[in-house]
Amino acid sequence: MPKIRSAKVIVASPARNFVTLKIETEDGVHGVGDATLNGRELAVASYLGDHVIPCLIGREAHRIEDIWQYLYRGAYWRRGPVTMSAIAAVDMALWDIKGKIAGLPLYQLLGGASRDGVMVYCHANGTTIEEAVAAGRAYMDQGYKAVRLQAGVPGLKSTYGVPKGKQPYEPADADIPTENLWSTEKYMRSVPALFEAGRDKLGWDVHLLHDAHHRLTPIEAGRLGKDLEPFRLFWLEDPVPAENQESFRLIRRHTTTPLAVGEVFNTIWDCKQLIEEQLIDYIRATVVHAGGITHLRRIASLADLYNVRTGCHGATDLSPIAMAAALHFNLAVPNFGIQEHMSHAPLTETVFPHTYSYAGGYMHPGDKPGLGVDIDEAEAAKHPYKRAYLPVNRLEDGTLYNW
Ligand code: GCO
Ligand code: MG
Repeated sequence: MPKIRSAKVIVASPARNFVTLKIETEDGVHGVGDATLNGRELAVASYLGDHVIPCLIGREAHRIEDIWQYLYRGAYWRRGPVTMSAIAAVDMALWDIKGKIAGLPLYQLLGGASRDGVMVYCHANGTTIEEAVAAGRAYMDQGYKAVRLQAGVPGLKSTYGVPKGKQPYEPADADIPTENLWSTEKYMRSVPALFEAGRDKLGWDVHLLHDAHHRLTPIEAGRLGKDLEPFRLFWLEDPVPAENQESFRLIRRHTTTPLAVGEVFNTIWDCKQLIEEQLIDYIRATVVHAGGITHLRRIASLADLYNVRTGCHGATDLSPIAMAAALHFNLAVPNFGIQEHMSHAPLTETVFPHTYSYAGGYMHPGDKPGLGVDIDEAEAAKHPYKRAYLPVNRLEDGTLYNW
């Protein structure tokens, strides 16, 4: 059985910051894992470098479950985004190694393909409704079957999901967090008009999605969901912060708009009540922030019992390694729903060469053994880490609010 010989953390900023773990066995097989936690990158790098790597050396690389339990239970301090992203990176790298040794793409080790391709949704953004809808049309012309619509809110200078200039949307944009202003009243008025125009111009043969980014109260979310019912959304994402899972009961009482939650979740415990009480329709936990393939499979199995489908987070702050891992998982998991897809910058693609591909609304992980993705260390070294924070939000009276 191959033993782990070495492991190292690579922090680099090819277009944005990424944290990568690279594990190598005594036989010289290596695997890679994504450990990026947007705006808190170095905390995970230190967790891995100072506390995890010393415990990995000499362990059998094939014992993925045992190593997962060792890092989760063995640390005494459980859960949390830093811990779970670090465990996830180890888990991804070990699955990558196992696949390479087996000579099989990861999805084959997970039970094989349950579908031909992974349906993805893209981001159509615009400062106005017209711009957002036109962006949606352009994506549909590229074959996308599902489009997330986000538009600027009249009266607010900036809005989640809408780029500031001509550059692609990237929220982690400042050395110290940018401060944005938020008004729920203005936002609530603008969203139904966006989807009315969306259905009018894009038709009914496309799935439309929207992200409220944790900014509503439960009763506001109920009202927005109700207002959007005529436009038959695929999902309304993160209507409220989900620390209080019970609050979704109130939303459910008022609307049949499907709900998607969980991109900030770290473990099965964060989703347990939402899934068991069927308070959501899609679970957005991801391979990088929710403990890797090993733990995400457990979450998906629980969800399957309650007709909840997967809808993994896939913003550009998840590296191509996480994207590759998600695509293998999505191809195999029985209760797959949809996968988020935001194209990475060309520079990111250069540093992380990969076999996954997009065609006609679907993605496929490719058939190279393991994850089918790697890091070009020499290229990565040319782009040093640069501190970057996500913005914070304040209400118009100055009160700090959810971003
Ligand atoms: C999404 C997310 C992202 C997050 C980002 C934070 O649905 O894609 O909400 O846009 O804001 O991943 O790091
Ligand atoms: Mg989101």
